[in-house]
Amino acid sequence: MKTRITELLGIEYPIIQGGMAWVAEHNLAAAVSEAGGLGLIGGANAPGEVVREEIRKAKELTKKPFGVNVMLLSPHADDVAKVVVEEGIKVVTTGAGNPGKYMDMWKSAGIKVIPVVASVALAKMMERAGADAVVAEGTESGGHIGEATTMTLVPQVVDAVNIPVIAAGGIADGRGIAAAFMLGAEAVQMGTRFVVAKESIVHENYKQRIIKAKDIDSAVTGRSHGHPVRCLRNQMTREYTKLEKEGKSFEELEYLTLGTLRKAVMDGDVAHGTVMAGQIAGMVDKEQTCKEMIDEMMAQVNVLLKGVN
Ligand code: TUI
Repeated sequence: MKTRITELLGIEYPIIQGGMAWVAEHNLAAAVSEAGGLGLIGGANAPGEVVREEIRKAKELTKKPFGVNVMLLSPHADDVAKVVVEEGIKVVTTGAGNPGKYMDMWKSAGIKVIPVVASVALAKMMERAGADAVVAEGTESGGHIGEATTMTLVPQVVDAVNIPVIAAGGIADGRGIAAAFMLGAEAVQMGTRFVVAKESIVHENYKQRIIKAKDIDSAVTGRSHGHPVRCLRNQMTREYTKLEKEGKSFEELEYLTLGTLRKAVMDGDVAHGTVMAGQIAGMVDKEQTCKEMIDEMMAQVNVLLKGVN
């Protein structure tokens, strides 16, 4: 299946794995790339040297292209931005901000730059700044989110820019991919389904929370402070929401979330940790290899899009 994105990135299938904090490490990224998609290493809040190590380990596992996501709220974003250049990374996605200040450095290194956007305004700004594509990420996604849904955001971004658009948020099977194509997207980015992949190093408790989740099991914390984060409901979200309603400041609430993603992903504490996941978690019901997931989804897409062009 050829689109401007598969051509741009040199990949077989129009499927990109989200650059999820703590989750998107070298094993997962390499497995997705080996299966014909584009794997990403999530820089998240990690120091540059930790990301460099992850990149080097992924290179040992696959000769296929993979990328790095630079999380722009990270205190180490400047260092990670340099490390991707030094390590010869070919594709960079960015999240949670405007990557404008790194554009020149990355473009002159020949890197394909794909900012994740949650609005038409940022998509247009990124196109003007030289982005090669954008990921239009709807509020159905897990983690740090914007307000617009995938259904409304993707066609509006497609209409507003000439560069190819990748849809994200609420996509976890062939139907979602086919729907994204109908909206004008030329690839999809998926996170939640890959969290439960066999190759994912995420704690089994975290995987089981996603596998057992129902349609309305996620909640959004932090809206009142301008950092909305979608995760599965648990003791932590209930406490956070209660304190948020009482008008507690960002600083007062921060202690509840600091380090809590790590607690859930690595230690398996899914009661007090942050179990980031998208709204589609309710549909993700089995652990498979990345290859099984991608092959299954592409078979569905081929049936659904037969005769559509
Ligand atoms: O970045 C993500 N998802 C993430 S980052 C993350 S780590 C984190 N944890 C706790 C709090 C904050 C971050 C977990 N999940 N997705 C891409 C994304 N980018 N979603 C929304 C945005 C976005 C939002 C506003 C991008 C730009 C923006 O405004 C840019 C500007 O400055 O105009």
